[in-house]
Amino acid sequence: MAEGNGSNTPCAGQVMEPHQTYRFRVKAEELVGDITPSSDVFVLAHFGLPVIDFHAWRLQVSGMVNRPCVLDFEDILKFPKAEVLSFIKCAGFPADPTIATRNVSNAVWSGARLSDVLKRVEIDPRATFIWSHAPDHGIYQEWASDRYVKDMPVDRALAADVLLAYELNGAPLSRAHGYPVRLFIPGYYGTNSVKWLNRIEASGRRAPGIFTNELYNDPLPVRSNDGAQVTRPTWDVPPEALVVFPANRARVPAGEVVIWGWCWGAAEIAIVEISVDKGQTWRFAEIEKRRQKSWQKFRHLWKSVPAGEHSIMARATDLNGETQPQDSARNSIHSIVIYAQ
Ligand SMILES: Nc1nc2c(c(=O)[nH]1)N[C@H]1C(S)=C(S)[C@@H](COP(=O)(O)O)O[C@H]1N2
Ligand SMILES: [Mo]
Repeated sequence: MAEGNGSNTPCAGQVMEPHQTYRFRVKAEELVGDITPSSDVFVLAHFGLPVIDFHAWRLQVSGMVNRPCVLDFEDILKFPKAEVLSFIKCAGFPADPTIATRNVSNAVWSGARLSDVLKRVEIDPRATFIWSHAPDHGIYQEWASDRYVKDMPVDRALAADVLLAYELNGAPLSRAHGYPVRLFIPGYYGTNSVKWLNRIEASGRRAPGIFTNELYNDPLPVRSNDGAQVTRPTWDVPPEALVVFPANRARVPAGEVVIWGWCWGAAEIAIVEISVDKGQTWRFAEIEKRRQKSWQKFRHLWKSVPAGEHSIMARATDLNGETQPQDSARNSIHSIVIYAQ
């Protein structure tokens, strides 16, 4: 471990391959296993995939800390290894909170605890946010940036489940998932879990940049005293349920059908309800208890399915009583159609 303040080198020299927005997904409705195989875990990279030189890789830890340092991969391995089973959910469109994209996976992430690293550098008690930087750069839609930067409140960063992850499902991260080291914040939208992490910074304010200011801030239905729009960063994932079976547009035999799917959220899901009459009446599904930050399985036996076309809706409510909006939200209610014959 070396000492010293992190320098503020621009990342424009970082090789990107490809150097354009990179997406991969298996539709969540097709993820029938409790743990998503690494090859099926979705990928989102705004600017494309940086090519990181493993031997040159360093993590700078700087800002409002008493003992700034620079860590290499060996240093990261020396911290106790922690593991978390967790869902990861993409927020969807950075500037449009009215569309539900339902891009989600569930996997085991392991690595060093961010809190162990932050204890080592001794954060100034006046620091309120932890910033995370990565060297990927370029153009995403109409936005350009010379790096990828996100932030989170210090309290969240100090929780024991936030990882500097170097493994996914027990194997080294692939390049697409952030090799060699990424941040992983269970329960936060994926956008916050910075891949190809190269710098951690403690600060007394939110991080500047498009990914913390212009994008990923959702308007709330209130205005401040001076009339300005109040926004909330896309941090905690709100509750959501997704019907996996039957598949959308499936033909099923009339009579009995078992409906099942996944539900998730920053807080554990307490209730899932199913409606087969377009939301007029709801019945409770059975739901499994949460392990760590895993998604949870729900199940409901619909005993008397008449022949014909039916819609099926699933609605999750978490332990805090927060539930899903009918429409126009990142987590609006999922609805499918089936044909019984
Ligand atoms: N450095 C960097 N980290 C990033 C991104 C990015 O573009 N650059 N995309 C974020 C977004 S929007 C999501 S949803 C998650 C996706 O993680 P995954 O590709 O491993 O599933 O990575 C996040 N971390
Ligand atoms: Mo995302």
